[in-house]
Amino acid sequence: MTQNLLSPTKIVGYLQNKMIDWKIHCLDTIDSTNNECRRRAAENEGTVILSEEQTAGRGRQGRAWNSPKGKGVWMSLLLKPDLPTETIPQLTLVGAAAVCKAMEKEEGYFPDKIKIKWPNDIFIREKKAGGILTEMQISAGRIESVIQGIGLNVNLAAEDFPDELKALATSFLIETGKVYERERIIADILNHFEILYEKFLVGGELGEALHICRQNSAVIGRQVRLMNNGTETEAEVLDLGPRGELIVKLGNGRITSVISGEISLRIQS
Ligand code: BT5
Repeated sequence: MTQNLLSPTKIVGYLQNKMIDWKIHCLDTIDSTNNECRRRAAENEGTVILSEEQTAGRGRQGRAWNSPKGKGVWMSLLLKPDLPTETIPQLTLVGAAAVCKAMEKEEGYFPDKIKIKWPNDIFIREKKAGGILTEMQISAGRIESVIQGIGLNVNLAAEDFPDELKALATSFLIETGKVYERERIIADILNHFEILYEKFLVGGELGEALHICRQNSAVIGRQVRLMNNGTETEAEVLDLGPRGELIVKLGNGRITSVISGEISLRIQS
């Protein structure tokens, strides 16, 4: 028996804009919503796959994503942007900005506490409450589709996390004591996403999304450790650049920028 199953009708009822023709599919179980979206990549832009649980949810570089049943938002968006491939990682920031905007107006939430740990983590009070996984399919040098997976620990309780995640992960429920209506969060993310996405498509610039990412940054002004292929470098994060790159000051005083790609980042202090 599953309770409080996601209702596509409710989600549609909360949608506000008509910029993207969102087609909402709510599944009970699936390996990964990103995989399912990929299997449906021939469909039009706007297919949204949600699942109550994922049996093989994925993070970046093959890492596992814990996706217990009925409590989270495990969602993937099918996009068909007419953009150069090298700009696609910036869509992760568009998604992260949409999540922050969506949560701003949630009652009982602390809008000043939801942070983006560059490039793809949603953080609350130094713990991970969500993550974004943007993947693309290319054919003959052109983008066929982009799939953006968004995972949010909405109503998970402490016991829903495996032991190895307990110290690192959190949920909206744990942080606020409030149970959230997942349908409203999902619709609000889509409402904000399409506005920020359309602006990015038209102007080719992150614009408003970048502003939101800066405002909600968990890393600007902080000492971090950058990890790339086994090498570690300490740096101070100064800002985000116009393409969402991280602008850092290295120990020797040199200022440089870092694009997401293979880099992992750990906050030091
Ligand atoms: C991410 O990867 O943060 C991207 C997560 C994307 C998940 C969504 S859910 C819908 C869609 N379908 C999918 O299959 N995936 C997407 P990364 O930065 O690589 O972080 C992965 C790491 O986060 C893992 O190695 C764990 O340490 C940690 N982790 C796993 N599950 C977690 C959870 N539920 N909450 C917080 N941390 C978690």
